[in-house]
Amino acid sequence: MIQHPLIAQLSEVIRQIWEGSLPLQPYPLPADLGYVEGHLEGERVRIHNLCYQTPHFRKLHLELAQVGDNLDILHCVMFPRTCYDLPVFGTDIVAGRGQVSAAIVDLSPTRVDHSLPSAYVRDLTALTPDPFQQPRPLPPWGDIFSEFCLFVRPVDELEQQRFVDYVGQILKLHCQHALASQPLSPALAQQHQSQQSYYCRQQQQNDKTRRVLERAFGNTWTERYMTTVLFDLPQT
Ligand code: BLA
Repeated sequence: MIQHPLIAQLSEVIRQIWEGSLPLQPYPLPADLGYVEGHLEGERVRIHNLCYQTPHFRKLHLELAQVGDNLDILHCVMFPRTCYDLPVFGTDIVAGRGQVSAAIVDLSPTRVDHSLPSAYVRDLTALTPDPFQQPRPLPPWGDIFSEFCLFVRPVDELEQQRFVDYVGQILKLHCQHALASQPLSPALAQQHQSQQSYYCRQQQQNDKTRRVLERAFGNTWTERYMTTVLFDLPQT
């Protein structure tokens, strides 16, 4: 199956920005989970993972998944080390039969009061994209996202391009802010750790992701994958 062009394009944008702006080190994924293929009852699922860490990020994760010959998924999360006052960057694109049904991107707060650092608020406000024709409502577990969260079904190539451009811009500004970020006090770091844990636990409740994986890999594998590869909790 050919990768949806929006997914191919965004994965290229993410890799280039990571490579061009961050001091990447390898991240040791569990040995058997870098490339995986499953085909239990439903369709075949293939997953490619790319994973790094840096001084500011405990984990940079880009995952490309293909399900049967009609679902194509890009998943990316940048988990900051909890001793920095940095949000969690996350993006997900789901495309089926040539159509993108979901495109989401956010810089999600890790402060206890759910605010973003003022420099982020300033820059994100300045970058606000032109409106999309089909915004989508967030699910109940989506209380982790910021007021800047963009969740849409892009209706045409123009909107797809607008989405990729926006993700590229906020990813660049995030890398710049991260590189300049200084460590927090242990007490504050503890708060960021518990907020990031909450982010992970909420994401683990995404039944749409879970169902796709369960059909191909079964319940036990999926539980392990969602809690160790996709959304593992930060260590204290
Ligand atoms: C939705 N995620 C979905 C959907 C599928 C997946 C099939 C439904 C598409 C739709 O409603 O149109 C599947 N996503 C996957 C799979 C993986 C994946 C299998 O990442 C990985 C292997 N999800 C994330 C991240 C965010 C995210 C990082 O992984 C956001 C930063 C969001 N995905 C997200 C949201 C929905 C979604 C909000 C819609 C959920 C809903 O409407 O109930």
